[in-house]
Amino acid sequence: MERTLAIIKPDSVKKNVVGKIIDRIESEGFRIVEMRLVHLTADAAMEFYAVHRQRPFFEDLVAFISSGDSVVLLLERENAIGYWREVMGSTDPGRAVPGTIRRIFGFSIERNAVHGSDSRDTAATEIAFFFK
Ligand code: 3AN
Repeated sequence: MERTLAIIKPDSVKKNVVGKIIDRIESEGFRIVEMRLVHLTADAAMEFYAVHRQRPFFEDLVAFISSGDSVVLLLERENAIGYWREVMGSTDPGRAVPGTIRRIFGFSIERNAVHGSDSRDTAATEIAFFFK
């Protein structure tokens, strides 16, 4: 069993599709270990996305993720990290495989509905960030 961090981002919360995304999470065989509604401050968002601080989109990313409520989830499943990334689809919803969450609910490369950890190290850091 492996654990990963998932975030249902502010665009999804504003669109009232949290339930649909959680339904998908459960039907894909994930166990929800912990879950919380959060409104990240800009400071917390900067810390969370620190690996991207040199990227040109960093400021926009921080502004967006702190623009409203998100739902953070600690998920457990066999191959949770890789499998959740498959279910999410690629970063750009326009390029994501049909049927993936980002393809269905994402709007743009920034407003792309959900987040998932990209490695075991990242998962450990991201889980500790939200669930001490
Ligand atoms: P992923 O979330 O698919 O692992 P990353 O880690 O490359 O993608 O990027 C983190 C977040 O930064 C993405 N979810 C997206 O919201 C944003 N992002 C990535 N690339 C861009 C870009 N070129 N322009 C705007 N935002 C981006």
